[in-house]
Amino acid sequence: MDLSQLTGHIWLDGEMVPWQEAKVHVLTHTFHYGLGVFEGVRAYNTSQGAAIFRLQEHTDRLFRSAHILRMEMPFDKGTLSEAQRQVVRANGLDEAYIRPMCFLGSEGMGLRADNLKTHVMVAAWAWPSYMDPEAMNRGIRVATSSYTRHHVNITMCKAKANGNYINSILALREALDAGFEEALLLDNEGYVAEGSGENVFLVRNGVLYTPELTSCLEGITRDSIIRIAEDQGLTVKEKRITRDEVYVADEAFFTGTAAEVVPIREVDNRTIGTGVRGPITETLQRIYLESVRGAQADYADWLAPVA
Ligand code: PPE
Repeated sequence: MDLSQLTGHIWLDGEMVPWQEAKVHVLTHTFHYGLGVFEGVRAYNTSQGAAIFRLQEHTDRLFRSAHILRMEMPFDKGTLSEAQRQVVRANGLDEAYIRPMCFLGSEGMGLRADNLKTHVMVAAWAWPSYMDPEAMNRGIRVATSSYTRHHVNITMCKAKANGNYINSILALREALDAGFEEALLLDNEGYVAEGSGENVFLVRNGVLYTPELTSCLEGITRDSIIRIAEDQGLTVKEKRITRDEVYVADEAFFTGTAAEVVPIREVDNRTIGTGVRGPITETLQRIYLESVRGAQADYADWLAPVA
């Protein structure tokens, strides 16, 4: 699928533009240097029609990312939240992946350019979980990456910045080429950080563990899973995790907007637990997938209807 050939509308700098006309010039600054910020958001079909999952939190993170990179935002949060609703509505989608991005334009070139403007786009299209549907049940095979996750003082990992994804793509391609389904990245001290586009969780003796946020993205799915787990009476500990702690976990899973909740059944050719989706993973995954579609009353405030 060539995304540029789809039809519909994309929100660009405050206007709805026909899909195939939402273009930028080749001298766009972000295209050259990767300094931009984006979000990955999902809308789900609920009994009230399409609703965006944790819209406010995604919009807040986009603004935090821009603040970290000192990108001046030309729109306020309300406008950007509304733009996300609008693209889902305008494209007649009941379920969608929404991609807001802020980029620097072609007003200047070079690292010293000081006259750059922040431009903002929001697109939405149908994008099912990129893990094969079977993987959601049986789990995936993962390899520890030879690429290190960002050092905290290099590219600022609290920002969901375009350029950070070179690291993710290098790691993911290496894992896929070696016949695995996802990469697990370690931080520069050798502790577990995250997947190429997911946070990671372990279960051991009934306790849920996830790395501290030092070198991984402050995931919104991660936050949702922590809340669901605690509401289920589980203890959740954020701590440094070693590679071999993953090998001896009873269960492990990844979380992310695009990936949702994906069980991990093997890491570096070691079986995790019994080698199938574990019972705690199954419960959290089920409650998450019910919440996003409005079937869990306790989490109804996580959904923003687009209508
Ligand atoms: N870590 C990374 C590096 C990451 O990219 C994501 C999301 C997460 C953790 C989980 O964050 P959250 O979605 O808020 O729970 N990755 C986005 C981009 C994926 C892509 O293929 O593009 C996403 O899931 O939308």
